Amino acid sequence: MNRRYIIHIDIDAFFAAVEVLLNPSLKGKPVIVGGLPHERGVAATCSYEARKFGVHAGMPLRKCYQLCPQGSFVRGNNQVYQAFSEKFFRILHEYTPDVEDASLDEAYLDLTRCRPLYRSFSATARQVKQRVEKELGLKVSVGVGANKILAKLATKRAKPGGFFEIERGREEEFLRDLPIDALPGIGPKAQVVLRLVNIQKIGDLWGLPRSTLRSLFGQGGEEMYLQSRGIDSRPVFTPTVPKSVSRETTFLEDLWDRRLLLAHLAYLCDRMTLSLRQEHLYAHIIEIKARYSDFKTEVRRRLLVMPLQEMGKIYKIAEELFLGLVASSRLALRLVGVKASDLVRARPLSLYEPYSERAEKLGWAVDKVREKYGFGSILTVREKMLDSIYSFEPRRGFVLKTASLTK
Ligand code: DCP
Ligand code: CA
Repeated sequence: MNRRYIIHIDIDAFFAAVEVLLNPSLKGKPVIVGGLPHERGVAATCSYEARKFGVHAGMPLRKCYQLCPQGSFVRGNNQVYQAFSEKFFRILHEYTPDVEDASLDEAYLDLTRCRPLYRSFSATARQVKQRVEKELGLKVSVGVGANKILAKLATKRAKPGGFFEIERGREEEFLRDLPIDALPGIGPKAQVVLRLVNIQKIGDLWGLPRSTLRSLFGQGGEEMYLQSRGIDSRPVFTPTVPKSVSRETTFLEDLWDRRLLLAHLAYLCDRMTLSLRQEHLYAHIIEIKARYSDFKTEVRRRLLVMPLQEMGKIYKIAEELFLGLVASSRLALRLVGVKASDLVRARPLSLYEPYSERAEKLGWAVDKVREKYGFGSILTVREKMLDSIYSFEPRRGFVLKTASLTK
């Protein structure tokens, strides 16, 4: 296999850095994000200034306060971090389609396939760093190597704010003196065992035969053998976005009553938007489908500039399309369906733009209740009209004719 060119990029002190950006008076100060000093809970993260006091992510807030009473404590706002994260990934996707989101503020990019686009990968990697820092206003650390593990270790070396590339052929030199706990495959227990036999650095591991590592740690030992040599064949994992999400149903008998038709449509929109939420998808196209008693099928679609996920808004569009479509027909219907397509994974939200979270929060709240009490535990009045036609199971909702729908 050809040598790959992998970039690992990670925002420094992410939540804390965002807080400083939003409130410049915090600049240069120890900032602790996650709650106020006497609240229960732990720090989500803290600025590098706070780290000097021994504060770290996961530490109880009270303890943070004991170590760093002069720190600025903020509760934080996940929606804002999410928006920054989305902008971060939008920029990265401009450089290659091969982007893996390792977490909100951490990504792997594989430039290998984009060889013809870039004269120098190294220059491109530096450019990615500059662009992100300029457009987000946050510092990032960037590491480059021939695979994911090397790139991530390079980032560790680069932190905070730096750039480090492990050049071809210099992997051994880079790895040799790193402490063994730098490798993800060496947990605390393995560290104890290895230290007993006086193995402190990654280079020390090279002396141990593969079979010895295997007999000491089983499959984990195999992993250690490879990791310590900087071998890692994992691909940069790019989750694919489905082409569309849809729900449709044939009626038990052909249906003419507009109100009942809309009740079906509402229920189908409800099921469909549940999938959109579960998959973090937003749709640029909403389409409805109607099949008449003579089997003629028609669709109507609407293109949206701002993609949608919300049940309320999507249903309104579906209703308009549907009423427009059936207005011209006197036939009864045998099927109705709704489809969301041209899907994207990022929430359509530009930074700093006032954004109401109400609808989104409502969706999540509904999901929570349904998780506990079943899909049928929350339905709109319109959907409830289906009571007169279908049997109802609190867990599954209405048992429509199309089996796939109620699963
Ligand atoms: N995070 C969290 N709880 C944790 C760890 C992290 O809520 N136990 C959040 C807050 C972090 C963000 O995730 O800002 C990213 O996590 P990182 O591990 O990348 O840590 P930071 O970005 O804060 O610091 P750095 O990467 O510079 O070490
Ligand atoms: Ca980070």
